[in-house]
Amino acid sequence: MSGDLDTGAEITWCTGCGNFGILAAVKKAVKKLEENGISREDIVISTGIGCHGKIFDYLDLSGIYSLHGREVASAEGIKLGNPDLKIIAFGGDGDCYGEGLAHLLFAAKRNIDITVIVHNNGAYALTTGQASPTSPKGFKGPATPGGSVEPPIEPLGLLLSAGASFVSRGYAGKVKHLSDLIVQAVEHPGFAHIDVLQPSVVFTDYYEEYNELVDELEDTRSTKFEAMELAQESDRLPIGVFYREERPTYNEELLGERNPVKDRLSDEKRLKEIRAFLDV
Ligand SMILES: Cc1ncc(C[n+]2csc(CCOP(=O)(O)OP(=O)(O)O)c2C)c(N)n1
Ligand code: SF4
Repeated sequence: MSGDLDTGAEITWCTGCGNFGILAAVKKAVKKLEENGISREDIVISTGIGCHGKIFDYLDLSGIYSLHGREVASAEGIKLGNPDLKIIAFGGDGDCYGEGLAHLLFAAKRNIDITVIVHNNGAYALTTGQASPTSPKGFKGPATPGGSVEPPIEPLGLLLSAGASFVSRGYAGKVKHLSDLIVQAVEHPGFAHIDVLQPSVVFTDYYEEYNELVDELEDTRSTKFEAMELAQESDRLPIGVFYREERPTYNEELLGERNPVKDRLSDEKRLKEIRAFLDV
């Protein structure tokens, strides 16, 4: 693996895309996690399909380039197989809050110990800018030429009510802040969500608006209700950790201390146990 996490692949994101800020923040976070004692070999990524998914090609980390809306399900499978790994799933807003929403909500509900980073650009960007679940009402794209008539969903409130134990928002234009959030999310023992405000310079160039409205939180809210209220604010865009709690993770509840990879029986021993069970 390369020291700087570069793969050498040509980066095909548009110049100025918010995805560059997310890539820089992840690289910084991985270095910090290494300093904190987490080995790079134990960090695994999974991605959906879309502009965001290309991050898979630009990070020299192990992982799976999954299907549209299936990065969370893939991450859950990896974590269940080997609880020692730290999994980061990257999704788009179309991918994670649309196609893959059920996977996301159930992962939050069961508190599986993974980190989900959503590149929220308010559009299905790779497929040329159709309205996505987080597009504002009135959004014009190829599928809604007269303007979308639907209001957007508010993802953080959804995740809080689903049971996410770490809920946060970052901004692709604040790399240091985002990288600190990623470190906290990966180190959080349970389901951690980061919704990242990610301007697409082609379809949703909101940099000016975000630079004006983004406001770094001083404190984490102590109740879910307060965190939900914070997520509804529209006169400013708070970034930081909205809510965090510790409760048993899915692996702990389901498997206790068992690690299916390390504790796997040899083929020979398994056959012996099956024969003994079948009495043959
Ligand atoms: C099951 C499935 N449905 C649709 C597609 C086509 N598709 C590929 S990328 C994409 C849009 C991605 O949008 P988003 O998840 O918001 O990511 P972005 O490109 O904005 O990063 C779609 C609809 C697909 N690959 N698979
Ligand atoms: S289309 Fe938008 S999201 Fe995709 S690379 Fe270009 S600026 Fe980024």
